[in-house]
Amino acid sequence: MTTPTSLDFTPWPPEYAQYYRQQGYWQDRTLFDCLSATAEQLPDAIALICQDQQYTYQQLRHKIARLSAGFVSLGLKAGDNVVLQMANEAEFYLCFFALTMKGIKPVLALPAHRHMELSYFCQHAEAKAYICSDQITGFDTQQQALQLLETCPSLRLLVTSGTASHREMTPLSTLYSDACYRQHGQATDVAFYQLSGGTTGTSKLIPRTHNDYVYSVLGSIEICRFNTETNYLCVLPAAHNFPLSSPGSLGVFFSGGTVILGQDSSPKAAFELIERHKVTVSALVPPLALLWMQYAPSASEDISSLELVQVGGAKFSQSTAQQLPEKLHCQLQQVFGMAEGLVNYTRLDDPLDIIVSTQGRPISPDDEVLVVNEDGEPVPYGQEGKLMTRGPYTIRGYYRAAEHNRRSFNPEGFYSTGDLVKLTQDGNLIVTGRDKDQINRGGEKIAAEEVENVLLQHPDVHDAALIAIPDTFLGERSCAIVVPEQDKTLKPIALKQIDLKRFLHDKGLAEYKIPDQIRFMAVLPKTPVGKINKKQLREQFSTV
Ligand code: OOB
Repeated sequence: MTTPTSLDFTPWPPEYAQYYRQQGYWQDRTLFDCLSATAEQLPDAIALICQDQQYTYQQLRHKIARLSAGFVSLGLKAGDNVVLQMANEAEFYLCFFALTMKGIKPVLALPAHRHMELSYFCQHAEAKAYICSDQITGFDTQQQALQLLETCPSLRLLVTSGTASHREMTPLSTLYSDACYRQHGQATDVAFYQLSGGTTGTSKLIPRTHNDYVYSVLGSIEICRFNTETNYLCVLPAAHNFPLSSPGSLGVFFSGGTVILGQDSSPKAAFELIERHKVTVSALVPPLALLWMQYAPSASEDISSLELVQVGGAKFSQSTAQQLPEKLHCQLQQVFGMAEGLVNYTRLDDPLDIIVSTQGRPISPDDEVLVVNEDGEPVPYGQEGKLMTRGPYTIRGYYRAAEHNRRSFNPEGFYSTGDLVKLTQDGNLIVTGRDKDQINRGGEKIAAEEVENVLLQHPDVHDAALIAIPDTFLGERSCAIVVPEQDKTLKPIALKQIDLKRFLHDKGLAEYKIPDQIRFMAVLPKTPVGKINKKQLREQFSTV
């Protein structure tokens, strides 16, 4: 038996919940309530454009209500968890709202996830269904679905947004029934799970309630001035917290603008969409911003509608940030956020030097931000320290991760972000580094331990460490340092990079986690307490 869902997340203490409500942050409105409000006010406005499909708000809302009835008729019910893995297609939003309005909680897997990640999500969440796209390039999600069915006992249902090629699969298109607008659950409930970048062996599930998420979106709308005139181009994976909620597509849906969903983030494809749909704003990770900036001077497309480009997910170098406004002829906004909650923005009316040299400040006046030293004591302004935070949309605990929660949250409920920052006198944050064992590969997060654990499963690998190497394009790339086992004559077994990479791939690890480089060593350097000395490894291999 699973424990009741209400115990599956760490609630905010009652006095905080009361305060956040009093302040008007928590409005007891669900995600679907907010979409419905727009549909009532602007029924005929265009909500979503995706390839040759287009939905008005009324059509979108109606389609969601029809799909939600279909999910229920399949036997899914409030409190159930499912895994949702979609490409950038309209069905992502349809499923997202249809599930959450019925209290069915999707784990928002990314298109890049593969068997290793997906089977973990299914098992950990005891998912009842795997709902997938058939538009993920180079990945047969239906074959994947069958594999999951074998390894995850809780799975009962496999749904595809495409045409079913196996009898176990249910096509999403057959689920649209008579519209049912009735919602299940409350705004205080968990609506869905985001995924953490992870620092340990597996990525953690982040329970987000309607109340906290809606607030983060509404607060973001105000800061970023989204309105009915906003044409937002989403080219990052739609389920990621940044393009979903900062203010992202939800910000558009809650303010009456139009989401243009792109499948190809490369500058040419994106610029064509910008020109065709008069896109006003888009969200990018730094390497993508760089590509757009490189392409722009020679572009034949007209991108003059672009007013704002948001850059976040990884550190955007100041020198590149400086050039963005003139290269793309629009304003820059830096966004420093995390799926666990806290999101910081530079403000649209900040002076340019603040916009290019800081990662902004929190959404809410009640986002509590602490910058502390090793002993947990606050450091003075301008000094580097560890960022901890607590607030109306920052979780108080990961899903079913009691031990990890004890390390990630202090007794007062502050979340240890693992980021090293400086706080300026005017309240802006500058990200200076990281004290979590993670690689940020151009916005894609890789938990070193997860990759090391899979490497260690190879019979000829004795020890392994994954480190970040500076990279001019990605910011960081990953490098695995591997100690081979010895043969009978005590010589290290000759291992090939390509074979190890294939091994990781065959284990079902997402492609972006496969090390960019693999180097070999006879023994890994250790710290005085016997831990792998990654600092030394980084110094040694960064120059190679
Ligand atoms: C966003 O969310 P996640 O959960 O994929 O990653 C969070 C981590 C942060 O803890 C930080 O280490 C890094 O990504 N990060 C940045 C950054 N934005 C995120 N590091 C330096 N500069 C930045 N601007 O990545 C995310 C969620 C919502 C909005 C934007 C990004």
